[in-house]
Amino acid sequence: MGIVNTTPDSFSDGGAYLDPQAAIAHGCLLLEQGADIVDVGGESTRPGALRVSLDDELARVLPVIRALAAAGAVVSVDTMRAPVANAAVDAGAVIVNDVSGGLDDPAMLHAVAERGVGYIAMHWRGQSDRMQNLAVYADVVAEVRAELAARRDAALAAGIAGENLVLDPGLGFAKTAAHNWTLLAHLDALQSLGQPLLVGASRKRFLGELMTGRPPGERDDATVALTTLLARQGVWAVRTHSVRAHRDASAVVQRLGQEAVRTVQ
Ligand code: PMM
Repeated sequence: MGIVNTTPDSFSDGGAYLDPQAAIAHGCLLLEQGADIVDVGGESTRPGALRVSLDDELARVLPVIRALAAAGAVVSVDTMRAPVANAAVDAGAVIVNDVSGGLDDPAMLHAVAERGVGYIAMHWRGQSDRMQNLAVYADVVAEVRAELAARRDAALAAGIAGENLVLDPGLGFAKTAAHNWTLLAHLDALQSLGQPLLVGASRKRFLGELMTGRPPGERDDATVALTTLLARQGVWAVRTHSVRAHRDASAVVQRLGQEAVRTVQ
């Protein structure tokens, strides 16, 4: 899943694709690089970010979704708001990527169920301006698992089909670097919830910390290393700012996996 942030303030690419034409061109580039899905978002969720208005969010994402869907892309919309999800589906989006897992907008789960589109429910504990204060866990794996299980159950109860539902550990959302690493080391506990997993590690701060202060634009190699390991574990998708190297990494993992099966037979 390639990322197109039509925001002025996202942590890695904020401001680069605020102009719709630049965002559309970037989405097309990600498609050329082999993205299966292009994720279009109009609201930054970086730690400390403030909410954007509904009108601004709609104005940012809709022209980009319309153009990329018309170009043949499988488009997801990164939003917490049901009206944005609905308008995005009208514009051609087929997946709703909700970082709040349905907790921000009480109308979201029913809206998604009614439209019959895909839904990504991410683990989330509160808005970005206060999420770092919510990064308190006695057992991060058990608590994230239980809270994601509750979102899964709420989504299914609202009528979202099991085959349309993807879960996401929400790296960096109410989580410290240590929490992110612990979750990555125990993803099998989240896979046991029975839904496909999406992981969004791309260029995030915990990778910068590992490489002692490396800025976001220089964290892609570390992100690809993680993609390789995640592909081996069979995650459904990774959400990344660049695509080609991740595509290549997953092709290598897939080819080796086929070989392992063939030589055992
Ligand atoms: N991370 C960000 C935004 N949206 N969606 C999902 N499903 N998972 C994530 O980890 C996630 C997300 C923040 O990163 P960005 O500013 O690079 O978009």
